[in-house]
Amino acid sequence: MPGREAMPKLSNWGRWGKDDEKGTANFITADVIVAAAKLVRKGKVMCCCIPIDQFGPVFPTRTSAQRFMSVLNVPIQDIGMPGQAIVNDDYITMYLQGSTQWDSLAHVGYGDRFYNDLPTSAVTAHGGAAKNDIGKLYQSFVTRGVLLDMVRYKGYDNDGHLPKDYPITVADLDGCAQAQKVEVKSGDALCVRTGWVPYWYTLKTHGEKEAYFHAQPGMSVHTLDWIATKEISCIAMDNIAVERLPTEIDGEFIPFHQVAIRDLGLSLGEIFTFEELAKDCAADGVYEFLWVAPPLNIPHAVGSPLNPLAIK
Ligand code: UVW
Repeated sequence: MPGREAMPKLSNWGRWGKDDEKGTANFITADVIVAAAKLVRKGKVMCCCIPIDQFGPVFPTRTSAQRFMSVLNVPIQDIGMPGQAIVNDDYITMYLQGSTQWDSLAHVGYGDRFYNDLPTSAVTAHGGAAKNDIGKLYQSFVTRGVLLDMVRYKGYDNDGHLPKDYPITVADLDGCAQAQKVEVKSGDALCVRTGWVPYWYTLKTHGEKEAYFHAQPGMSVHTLDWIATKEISCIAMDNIAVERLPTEIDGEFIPFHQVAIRDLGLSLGEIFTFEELAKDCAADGVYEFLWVAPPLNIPHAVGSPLNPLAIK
C-alpha cells in the first residue's frame, strides 16, 4: 500500500483571504442560493438525519446521546411561579460527533496546522477552537443538493448498501451523475448514498457492530482532485467517516479527512441517511433539490449535529 506520498496535493489556503474560516462553504454564493431555491417545485420536505437516541451508529471512541428529564410534571406553583401550568424540561448529553453531524474545519489537521494555516495551539481544552469552529458556519449549507445514489447505480438495491469496504471512485461519481442525468456544479452539497447507516440498524451481534466501524464503503482518497475541481461546498454521506475504511494510505487511518478538511477547507458530513430521498429521486428522476443543512450555532465547537432537509 502506498504511503503519504500518494495523498492528493491540494490547497485552498488563502483562496478566500488569510482570515477565512469557512473554506469551501464560500462556493455558496447568493446566486447559488437563489438558483437552489427555484428547485422547490412540489413542496416535499425530506429529513436526512437519524434520530438522536441510544440506538444509532456512534464511532467506538464516543458514546451515544443520553436524554434526561430535569423537571418532571411539576406544578409551576412548586417552583415559585403563579398559575395552573404543569411543566416538563429535559436535557441531553451527547458527543457533537455522535449523530448526524458536520465536522468543523478544526476537527482534523496534520503537521501542527488546521485549515488556512491555523496552528493546533488555537484549539485548547478550556476554549475549544478559537477559529475554524463550527459556529462560523451557522448560516452555511443552504444550497443546491445533488444526490448520487451509489447503491442503485452500482446495482446493490437488493443488499441495500455498497460492499463493506467499497472505495467510491471518480469513474463511479461521473458514471452515477451521468446515469442520473444530473450535473454536479460549483457550490453544490454532494450527498452520496452508500446505504451504510441504514445497514447498522439491521445488525444484531456485538461482533457485527464492532466490525461495522472498521470496514465501510466510502469515498476513495483519490476522488479529492475531482471534488476540488467541481468546487463542491460540502459532502454529506450516510456512512461513519465519509471516506472508505480501511485506509488506502499506509499508516494513515483517515487520509481523506486530512486533505479535505485541512487542505481544502471542505466540511464533511457523516451519519446522514438518504433512504427517503433516494426513493423520491428514483420515482421522479430528479436528483437535485434545495438543501437546508446548517450546523447549530455552537461557538468554539469542532462539530455539530443538525437536522438536514432536502426540499423538492
Ligand atoms: C470517524 O468517525 C472516523 O470520523 P469523524 O471523526 O469525522 O467522525
